[in-house]
Amino acid sequence: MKVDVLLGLQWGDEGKGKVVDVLTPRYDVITRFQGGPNAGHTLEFNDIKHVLHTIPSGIFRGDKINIIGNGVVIDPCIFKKEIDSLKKIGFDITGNLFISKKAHLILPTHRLLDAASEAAKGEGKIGSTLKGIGPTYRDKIGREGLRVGDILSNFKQKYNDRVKQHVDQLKNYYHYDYEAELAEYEKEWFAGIETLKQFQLIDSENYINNLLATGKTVIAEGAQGTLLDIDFGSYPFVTSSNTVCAGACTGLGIAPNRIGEVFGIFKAYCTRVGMGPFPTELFNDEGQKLRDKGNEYGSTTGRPRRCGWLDLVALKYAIMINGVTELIMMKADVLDEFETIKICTAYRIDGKETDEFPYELDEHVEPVFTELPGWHTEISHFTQEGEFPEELSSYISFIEEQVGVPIRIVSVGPNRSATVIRE
Ligand code: 2SA
Ligand code: MG
Repeated sequence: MKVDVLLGLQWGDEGKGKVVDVLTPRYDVITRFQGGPNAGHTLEFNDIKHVLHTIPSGIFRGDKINIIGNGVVIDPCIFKKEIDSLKKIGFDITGNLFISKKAHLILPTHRLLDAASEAAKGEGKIGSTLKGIGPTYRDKIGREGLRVGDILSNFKQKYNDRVKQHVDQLKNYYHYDYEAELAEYEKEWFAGIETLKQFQLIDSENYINNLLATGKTVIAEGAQGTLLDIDFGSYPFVTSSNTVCAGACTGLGIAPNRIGEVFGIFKAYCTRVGMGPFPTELFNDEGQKLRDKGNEYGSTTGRPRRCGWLDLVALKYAIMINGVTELIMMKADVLDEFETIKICTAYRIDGKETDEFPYELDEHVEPVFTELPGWHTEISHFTQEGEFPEELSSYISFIEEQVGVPIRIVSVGPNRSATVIRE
């Protein structure tokens, strides 16, 4: 069997949670392979919205196996909160959640270092989610991280050794007032370590490959988006993991020839949180209209998202890097009331037009737009493609022609049922 991968093709928040929710019934195993609590996947269960940060999205379906892979970074504190809030609504998931012993731990000091480093950058800050993601991956790559497997023996010693150096940086380099915060955070954090110990901590690469060998179907659920990838995103305004398809191989321990379908999710327009370039960003009423209608506020931090038109140069690049086989377009209904809709089909850089994604998306990059008519129709109740207004069908075909990959699913509203599958 192969592993299907589901990825965001923009700057995150494409609506991956809803799609996994729609797709999970087809799979036996749901996995996360990168990122950590900087993700917030919103799922609906019994008409109530739940935001998952670390736990894979298959958790509300009792018969699924959920795996947190080695590429993920885990904050025990946030993990415990997720577990506790699931318990509160009657979900004890101890039996169907498996965690890689090779996943790295976000230490309390990683979170403080994230805050200290952002504060020190001032205007040039990344706008991180302040969850300690960057410092944790830095320790991983620097071969100094602590892994989930470490909690099983002599952990306090390893922890103290590691934290000593972090405290030194906080105190002497950043002059950051850390003591009170650290003491409080550590208490919760060690309680989280105890919660982690109740789960099945495994060599997940062996486990997943065995499941594949026995014919189980597996989906890998990406977090953030391609344009936030550490290698291919708008560096340095990116997250610290490989959000692209290849990340599923390294973050789960599956071979490249094990990758099956690659589902690429994008919104019918674009959003971004945090700092960094965004060529099609709108600063006018249209941008505000997208934000209001699309409820574009971060699920992890509550920050208002920057909004703009769909960018096909960036989308094509994301499709290429990921080897996307099927596209999924989200939030088409947010465009319901627009007179005309713009799509960026090229960039003009120093007077020259190109449809190639450049090394740097700086102020020299000017979007070239094509304008298409809007549909002025409420589409959220449609269940079949045949009901779509002509202008929406044209919008879809225009994108497909430009990028060369079919759009298989169109989401027309926030509810699980507002999902149109195209044949
Ligand atoms: P960090 O905290 O070090 O990863 O921040 C670095 C940059 O990455 C951005 N970032 C995000 N942008 C959008 N969505 C994010 N998470 C989604 C959510 C979930 C998802 O809803 O919260 O799409 O998987 C996310 N995580 C990180 C951040 O704004 C910085 O620009
Ligand atoms: Mg989100």
